[in-house]
Amino acid sequence: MDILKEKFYTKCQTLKSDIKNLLKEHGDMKLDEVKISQAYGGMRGIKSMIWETSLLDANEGIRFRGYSIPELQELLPKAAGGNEPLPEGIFWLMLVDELPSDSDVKWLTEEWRKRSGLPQYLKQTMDCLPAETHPMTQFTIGIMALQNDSIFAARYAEGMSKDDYWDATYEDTMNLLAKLPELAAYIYRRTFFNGDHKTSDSGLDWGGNFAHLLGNDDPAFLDLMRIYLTIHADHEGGNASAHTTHLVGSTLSDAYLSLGAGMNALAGPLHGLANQEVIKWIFEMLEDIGTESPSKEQIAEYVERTLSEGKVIPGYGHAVLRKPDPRYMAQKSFAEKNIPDSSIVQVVWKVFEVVPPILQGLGKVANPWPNVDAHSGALLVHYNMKEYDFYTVLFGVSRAMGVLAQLCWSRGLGLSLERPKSLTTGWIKDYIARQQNS
Ligand code: CMX
Repeated sequence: MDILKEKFYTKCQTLKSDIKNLLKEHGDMKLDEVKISQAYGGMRGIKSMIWETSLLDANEGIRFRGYSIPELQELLPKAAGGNEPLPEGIFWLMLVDELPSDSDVKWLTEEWRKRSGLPQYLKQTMDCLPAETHPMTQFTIGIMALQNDSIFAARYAEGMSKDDYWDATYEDTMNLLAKLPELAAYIYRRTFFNGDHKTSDSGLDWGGNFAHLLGNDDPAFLDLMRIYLTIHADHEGGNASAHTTHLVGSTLSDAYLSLGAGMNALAGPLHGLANQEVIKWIFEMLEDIGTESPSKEQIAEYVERTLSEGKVIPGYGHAVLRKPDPRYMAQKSFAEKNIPDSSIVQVVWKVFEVVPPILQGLGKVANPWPNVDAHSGALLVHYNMKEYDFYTVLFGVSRAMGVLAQLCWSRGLGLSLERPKSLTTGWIKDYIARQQNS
């Protein structure tokens, strides 16, 4: 058994027995009450699922195993010569609830390198797709095609014991994460560079090699990929991509089927696709105004126009957060350190000054502040990655680490098939009448 797998197994056995005792002693204790408005309102805030890898606070933002993003920027190992955390570190932390050492992440980089390499059938599958197929659609098709190699599916078909589900899921998770940067880069290069593919650099870490495979070896871009992949990795369990992965996984669909489903949720414009929508909206604004450096008044007028057309301002608002997203702030700090004079970054900062008061003025927006997607596009554009249709795939490569680490835990803990109760509006009306008459 490899070192990470062994550590995970030990931790999982301990938590499993803790949960058994906790359920025996406190299983009937109430966690929440559900209001009719929550049933209609996308189940906001209902405490009803278990997600071990991270926890979101409305004001503080995300904590991965208790650590905030600034803390992780200090504590996680970095690449030699790099300034940002290695994404291998956040996966290690989420999976085994321990900060990794330098040698731990080195081991993980090497393990993923050994498991990397795209099978020929996958490349042929991708090459059959029209080049204009949206990169997120290509990404889920690629993940689904790789399902052919699922160890969980093969072992289940042979009659695997329940006690081994976690083991097969761990293997699928490691194989998938090893291959996702190559799959994503394959999509990028075939779609936007006529299939002029790059080969992996075995001397680089997972995130650095991803930047290299995309075709940009600028050390600052390698560092951008590392921080990008670290901060997008997880956002507790209720967000659409995480919850979809969890729901589909709860049927014992393997890691490939579950992640593919989750990525389809990430591809929605109210979720991950917002990262492409933000930069598209900014480009359209700049073209409409006719300048690369619009004034705050010009931006405000364009924001009002977007709202008056019945559209949302992409990159602003959040279902849970009530403060500027620390993932936005981490990207802002990266830009302040590395590219403070970038004109596109300056526009994003001006939008940050203009949008919140306007959204506040609408009186209905729960959170007027920027979310993770408001900044990422400008950083990528600065480093010459302007193909914004691709941006959500980058988000997906990162998000896979969180949702798959949790899938390992779900299998290890034996979490149940999800099956909440749904109601009809007729049932709700009868219920209201019964309550009023009692
Ligand atoms: N621009 C304009 N209106 C907005 C808004 C925004 N950025 N954010 C919220 N609102 C509106 C909602 O559309 C809703 O209007 P109606 O009552 O007319 O339907 C009202 O404000 C209340 O919504 P809310 O409670 O503040 O927000 P929700 O929890 O319903 O939705 C979210 C959250 C993210 C979908 C929403 O803020 C939004 O659409 N933002 C823009 C898209 C975006 O950036 N998504 C990315 C989120 C991060 C991620 O998952 O990647």
